[in-house]
Amino acid sequence: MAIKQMDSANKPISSDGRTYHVETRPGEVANRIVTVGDPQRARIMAQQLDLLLFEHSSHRGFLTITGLYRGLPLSIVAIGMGLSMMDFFVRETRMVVQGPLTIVRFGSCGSICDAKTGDVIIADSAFGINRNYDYFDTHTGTPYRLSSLEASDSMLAEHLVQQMQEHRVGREVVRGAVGNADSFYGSQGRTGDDFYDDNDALIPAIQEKVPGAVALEMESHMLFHLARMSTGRLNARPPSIRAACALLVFADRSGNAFISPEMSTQMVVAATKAVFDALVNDSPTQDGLHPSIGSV
Ligand code: R1P
Ligand code: URA
Repeated sequence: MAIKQMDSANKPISSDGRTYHVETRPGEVANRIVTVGDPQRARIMAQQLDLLLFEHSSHRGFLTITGLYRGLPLSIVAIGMGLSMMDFFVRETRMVVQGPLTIVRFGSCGSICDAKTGDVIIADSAFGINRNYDYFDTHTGTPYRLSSLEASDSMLAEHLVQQMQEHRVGREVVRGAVGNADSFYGSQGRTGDDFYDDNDALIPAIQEKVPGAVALEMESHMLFHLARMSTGRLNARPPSIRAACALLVFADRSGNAFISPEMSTQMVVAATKAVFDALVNDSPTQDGLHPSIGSV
């Protein structure tokens, strides 16, 4: 898309009404959203929509696909990786969709519990794992900081568990707290010789401080936090966003195994209807798609 004139430094919106990074505008995104990291995953999932209505790739790497599933509007948004991308997605989507938003993150993770590659994890809660930059100069405190737990929407999480079991996705469905790290390497306890990360003791420290910790990934805590904070500038309204998270185990950190590309694709295909069904069975019907959006 050619970059159109932006009309405000506070909330940049292009002259044709699109947000600056995600590049969607009112009427293009449904109130029920599945967000994934990998755009390829979004395209595989989109094949199981009943009708495609809209698709847009932004110049910053966000891909939005909107369609109908069981007669209801549903969007899939691929956001890439990490906290900032989740922040862009949630805030800019909130700007363009009216009414309640229900968001399921469907991602991958590394298991730090008994779950193996091919299992499914549903996040009851998430916590942040952040590199403590000052520690690397002062050696005071700890090299990584853990936040307190942020809950997922319990009803939506329950729907995800039920649908994963009904659709027989994975060998096991495990529930617990998910650690949302600010990197894939240092802050997830991956060790190596090139950088000073002081992270050999990180995973045991997480397991000790958060007894229900089951997995590590990179976006869920930001999603749950922003959902809880979607109460308006004065914190005076009930949250307008509900969120939950289902993760496929790609890395087994204790067994040191990583999923094959073939198995990860099979699992995405198998899990898609479970995620879609959890969303359409759960959320209140408030559908604000623009009537002018035709099928693509
Ligand atoms: C790292 O490989 C990426 O995979 C996980 C992490 O959260 C991070 O984004 O999730 P996705 O598979 O959804 O991208
Ligand atoms: N995604 C992550 O963030 N970590 C893993 O170990 C696997 C997937």
